[in-house]
Amino acid sequence: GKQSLQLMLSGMTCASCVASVEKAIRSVPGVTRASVNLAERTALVSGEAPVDRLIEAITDAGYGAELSE
Ligand code: 9UX
Repeated sequence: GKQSLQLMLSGMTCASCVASVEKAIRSVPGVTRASVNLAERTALVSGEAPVDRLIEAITDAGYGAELSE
């Protein structure tokens, strides 16, 4: 995986969703830092985790995610 990437998120309704998504991202091996921005609907992820594993973890938690260019 890349050192740092941005994901576009969907399905976040309230501020507590942020904590849930960050927890899901941080559960993926290789992630060193995860920061979700509710207003922007983005997640900034640092580390060496594969993108597909990140998206899978977020999807399993009940949200949507795709790689942002
Ligand atoms: Mo708020 Mo988010 O009640 O999954 S935590 S909508």
